[in-house]
Amino acid sequence: MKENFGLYLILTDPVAGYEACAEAAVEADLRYLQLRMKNTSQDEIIRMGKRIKSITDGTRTRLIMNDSLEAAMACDADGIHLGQTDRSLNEARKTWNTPGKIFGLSTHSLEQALQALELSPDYIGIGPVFPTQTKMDTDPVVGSQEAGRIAHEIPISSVVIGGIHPANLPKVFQAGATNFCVVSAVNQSPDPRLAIHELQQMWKSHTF
Ligand code: TZP
Ligand code: MG
Repeated sequence: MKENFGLYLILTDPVAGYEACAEAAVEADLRYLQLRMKNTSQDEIIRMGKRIKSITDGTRTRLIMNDSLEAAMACDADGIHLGQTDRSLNEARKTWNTPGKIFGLSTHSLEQALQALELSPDYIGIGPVFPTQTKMDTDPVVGSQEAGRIAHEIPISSVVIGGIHPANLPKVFQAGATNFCVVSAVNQSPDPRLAIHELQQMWKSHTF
């Protein structure tokens, strides 16, 4: 089934702090919250993951850990998001053999998205949609038209990602995508509640 939930929030160095952002995500009833800490020790990632998990526990907000399966398992997160160059999804599923865990995979083209289907991820990421300052080693920009087309064509849930802000979000919706990830649009805001609200209101007015 293809989910339609709007904002999937990724946390990387939020100016308002990780916990404040996680609380704001729960308050906004977001379905996905990803912890993506870079240049941080595994111990610190696990510590923060556990703190955020205690905020999301008992809510509809699911905590996804970026990249590290060990961290995801140690925090008893709800899932893991893997990139094309991380360990294979099949191997991750074998290692983390707990029912109900969510496995997401990044893709950067229609071809990769179609290939990803063979691995049966729970959802795929598609991007970068627009140029982004957040991730330096990105694949070439996919563009909103193509990203929307991929999201529309594939039969599983997806999120488009990369350079998305309130000003260009309508383009993403017009192209056929419904779910989107952001980092800077929320993490760089001193008021994450407001930033989340603005983005999620745009999705709601587009969808309902
Ligand atoms: N993967 C592809 S683009 C990107 C990631 C993690 C960064 C997205 O960040 P922003 O600030 O929303 O452009
Ligand atoms: Mg990764």
